[in-house]
Amino acid sequence: MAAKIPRLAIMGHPNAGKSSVVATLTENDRVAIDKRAGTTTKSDFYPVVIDGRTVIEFIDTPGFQNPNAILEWFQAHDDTPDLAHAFVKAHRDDPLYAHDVALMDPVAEGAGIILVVDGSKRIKEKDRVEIELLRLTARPRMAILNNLSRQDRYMDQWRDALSKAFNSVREFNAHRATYDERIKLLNALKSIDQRWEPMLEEAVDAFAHDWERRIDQAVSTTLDLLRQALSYRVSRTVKSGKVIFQSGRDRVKAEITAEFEDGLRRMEVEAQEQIRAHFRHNVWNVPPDSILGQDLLSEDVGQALGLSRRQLAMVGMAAGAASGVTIDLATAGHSLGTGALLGAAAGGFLGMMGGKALAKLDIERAPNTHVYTIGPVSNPRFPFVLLDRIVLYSARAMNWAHGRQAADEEDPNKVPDREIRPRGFTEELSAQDQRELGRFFAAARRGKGAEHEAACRDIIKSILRGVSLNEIDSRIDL
Ligand SMILES: Nc1nc2c(ncn2[C@@H]2O[C@H](COP(=O)(O)OP(=O)(O)O)[C@@H](O)[C@H]2O)c(=O)[nH]1
Ligand SMILES: [Mg+2]
Repeated sequence: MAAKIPRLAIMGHPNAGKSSVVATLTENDRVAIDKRAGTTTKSDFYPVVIDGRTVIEFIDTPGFQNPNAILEWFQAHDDTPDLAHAFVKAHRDDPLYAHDVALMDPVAEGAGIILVVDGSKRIKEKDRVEIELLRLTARPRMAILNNLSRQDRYMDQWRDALSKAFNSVREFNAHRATYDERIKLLNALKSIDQRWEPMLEEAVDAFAHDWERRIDQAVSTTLDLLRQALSYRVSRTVKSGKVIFQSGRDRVKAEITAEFEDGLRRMEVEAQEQIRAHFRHNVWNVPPDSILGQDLLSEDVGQALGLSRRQLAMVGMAAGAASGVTIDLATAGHSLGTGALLGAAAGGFLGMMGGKALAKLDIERAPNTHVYTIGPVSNPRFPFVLLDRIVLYSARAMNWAHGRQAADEEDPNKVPDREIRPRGFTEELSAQDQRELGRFFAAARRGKGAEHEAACRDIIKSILRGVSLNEIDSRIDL
């Protein structure tokens, strides 16, 4: 009775973390996770659909209520070949067993079992009853140690008790699991039932392919953001009469600078929204104390991210050698006309990063009107900071387990966050890669964002790959 696709019933105590495990494995942050125990009485089905095809299905069950009754029946009928099926058949219409029937039904229908236990708690008699009755079903079964509070004193005992009754025992933390750990768990499922091997192989391939595609999408979003932000300009035409006095000129400058800065902030937010969608987050958002919660253009962000002063100087020299800087100035002068130089001298103090103006302000004077233009960004630090921020955002989105959705961050038992290392990703790149990025940024400023794009794409892609395949990088906690 091998099912067409692997189906797995997630079983265990109420509040063991079953729904959280399902949410993380299926990357579905809409799975109902509730602090109140035993609120659900029926099973929920969560098929994983990739490219329109269901590759695996998880069944979130309501959890055991009275496992003794089931175990007693199983023990009294131990010569029956398929106990789960026989039990459901015998009690289908008995209201006294309604809950047990609902619980065992998916197993009776052929599903494999994933038992979720909270490995931070002491093993109780009830746990042993559950373990034994699941063993008696003789179904392919895996046990997951989901440690809810980092208390690992009991983990070895759990491992002992579970390994006697389950084909596979694994640690899997529903709040911390990364892409890599999800794939490892799926791979381990292969060993619990050989018949599933080809289908699970396909499911794992589909997952991996889908993940790769999402990384590509995130890289595209990142490149678009950089191109858009670096070629961005804001212009305003004002009547000459309004800017006769210094106060009038200052007002126009302040307004246009604010508009320019807000434009950059908005682009970042839009890119973040896209990345959030690429990685299927509906609930997760950046905690307010993260560096991502601070203003993009703030001094703190400018200092924490981007390149060091020395690295920046090296990149600047390389970009200059590649004639990026000279062309920048030449085209700016040409397109903005004769007023450009005057304007540059007059403005540029609004909007700073790392002690340097964000962009130049130019004023083109005609007899009746003046055209104020700010942009494109000329600050050499800014593009590296912007890139670091969006990579950081992606890293968090990629590594935020969907089961953590409704986690109460005030929970005293919550998994403690690790120490923050306030450094950027671009700072750790090779000097050659940094120069490559610098060239792309210089081209993007001239509106030629297609130049050097291929190399840049590779660099960003390898950063994101690294972030999702290694241990969670401490920088994602920034
Ligand atoms: N800290 C922490 N809390 C968890 C973890 N898994 C689940 N929880 C919390 O435990 C509670 C019960 O989780 P839930 O998935 O609804 O358990 P279920 O009743 O077995 O489906 C919820 O408040 C979860 O946020 C975990 O890995 N770490
Ligand atoms: Mg639940």
